[in-house]
Amino acid sequence: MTDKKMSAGLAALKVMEGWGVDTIYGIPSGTLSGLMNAIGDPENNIEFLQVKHEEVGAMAAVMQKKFGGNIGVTVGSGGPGATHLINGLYDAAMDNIPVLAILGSKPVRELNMDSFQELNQNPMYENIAVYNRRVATPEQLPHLVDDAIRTAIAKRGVAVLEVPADFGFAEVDADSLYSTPLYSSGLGFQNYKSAPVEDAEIEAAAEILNQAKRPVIYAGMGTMGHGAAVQELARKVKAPIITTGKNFETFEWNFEALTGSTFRVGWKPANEMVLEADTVLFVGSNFPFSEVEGTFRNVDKFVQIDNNPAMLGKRHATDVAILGDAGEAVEAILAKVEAVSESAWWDANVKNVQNWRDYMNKLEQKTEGDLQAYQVYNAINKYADEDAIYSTDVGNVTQMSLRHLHMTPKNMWRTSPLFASMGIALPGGIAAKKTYADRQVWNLIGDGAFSMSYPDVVTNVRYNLPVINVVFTNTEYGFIKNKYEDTNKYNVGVDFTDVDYAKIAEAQGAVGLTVSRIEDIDRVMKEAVDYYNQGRVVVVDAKITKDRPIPVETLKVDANLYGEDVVNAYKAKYEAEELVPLREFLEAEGLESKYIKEENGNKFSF
Ligand SMILES: Cc1ncc(C[n+]2csc(CCOP(=O)(O)OP(=O)(O)O)c2C)c(N)n1
Ligand SMILES: [Mg+2]
Repeated sequence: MTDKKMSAGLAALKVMEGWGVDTIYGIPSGTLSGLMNAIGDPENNIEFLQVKHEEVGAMAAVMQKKFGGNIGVTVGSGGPGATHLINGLYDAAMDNIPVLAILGSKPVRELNMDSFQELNQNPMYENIAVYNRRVATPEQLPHLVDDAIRTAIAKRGVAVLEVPADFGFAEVDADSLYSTPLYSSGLGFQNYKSAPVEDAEIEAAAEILNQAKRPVIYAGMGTMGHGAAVQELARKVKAPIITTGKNFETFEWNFEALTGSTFRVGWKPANEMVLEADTVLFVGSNFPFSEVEGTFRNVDKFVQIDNNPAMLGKRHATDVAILGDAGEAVEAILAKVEAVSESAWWDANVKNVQNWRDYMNKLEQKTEGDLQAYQVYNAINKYADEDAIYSTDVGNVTQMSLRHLHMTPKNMWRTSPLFASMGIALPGGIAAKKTYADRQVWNLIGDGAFSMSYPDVVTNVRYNLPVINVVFTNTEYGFIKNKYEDTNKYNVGVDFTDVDYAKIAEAQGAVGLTVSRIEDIDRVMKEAVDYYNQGRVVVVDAKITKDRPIPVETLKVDANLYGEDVVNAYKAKYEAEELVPLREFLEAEGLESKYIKEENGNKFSF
């Protein structure tokens, strides 16, 4: 024992440092006084990054981890600041991202008095948190911070600590009951290791794959970092790949048998192929639409690999369930399966992918006219570094990014994929640039989502975190308007007034550029990158048309199913004259299509 004293707030920060915390995102408040005082202490090494809205702070903390940085920490004022954190924390929970949220609260003597701003805060997060406590004494503070972070990382989720305002100031013994001496368990932390895969299961999976006539690999986040092995397995057993929205960067964008993702935020080839397949190897995925949309309704055999026992069988009944690391299991299957040399199934799907790519390319490479989102992506692809980072919002931009960005495993692409909260891209860009000072960061944002987040452009300016914001301005909530087109008689509440986002950028000390013609997009994007390279924060306000990206979830390109008139109208609307249904490619290879016409028409799932 020593008689060394330190403030509980500083002790808590020292514990965080032991876990690699380098940044705390938030807005100060009276209820955070003790903690803020400790952050100002010369002995503290953790930076406080002030945002303009706590939601931005929470999202930045979460996106930092999604982009591969250290665990993020966010703070919110007791009451209104704590409630503002909610979208970021709910996004983290749905995406299994560790994060620590510190909620300020009344000093301990004022608790439970129904006083100003007092709110029973922990229950707000009861639904999602893996750790959710109110600190009871100053001595507990460093110890519970340690506990909270360890639990968040081990359980991959949200840790919430409510801290009475006075605790941070209190002088505690550095050797206390709870920390003898004060310590962070971060240094000795060991994460779960996947169980080694079982040979018998690998053999069973290999046999099913080799017997399959129409196999597909459905590759989720578990395959991230193992793209090359999955591509090799795909080629060996002639099983084209479907990936999930979150997982595009795992594969080379031009891999010949990458059919994209299924459902609305997806590609035509994947949506068609999954209904024609007989066998699915479902790897490291939790694709949430699969049961409700009947994604696997035409499949005979389903093999699943997951390192989490709770996931095996969750989305579809399994014929073989493999518990273990996706990369290890894929390598083991690869070693066991026999190579398939000829496959009409593979050939038909590869041709279908090429047909889709030709269509995408045509849209991207138009040279004149009113600007469409497609040509903006063409310019981004041209000027993006090969290891560019994309922080992407929710809306058409999610769907468009997956179709048009030329991603490889060198890139990173992150969004709010499951909670799907608008407003995530700009905070994500703050965190990405903070984590990777030398990498080029693009924020891809719809105008609706930018309107939720643009006050924080100045945060990038203030902290010298240059990024390129590309705002897709169609003066509407396009993703929702497009949905209502299929489901609603009245399309209300979806349009809005145009705003000069370049001026808003300039007002915050960033560079604002505007473009509305295809002829100008190359020049403007080059200018944007030039400014960015000079260390400036840039906002490109891309005034685009209201064209709806082709709805592949209600695909109408097959005259056998929908009749000539419907197909012609559909193709005309989406400039898609060249699109050919997979059925035709299958038949050209001597295969029969088992595609079943949708009986329930459009879906109403979101
Ligand atoms: C916080 C939040 N509010 C509402 C929604 C519902 N929603 C999903 S996409 C979208 C429209 C996005 O509009 P915008 O950012 O302009 O992009 P666009 O689709 O027009 O390209 C809306 C309102 C949401 N996902 N998140
Ligand atoms: Mg919009």
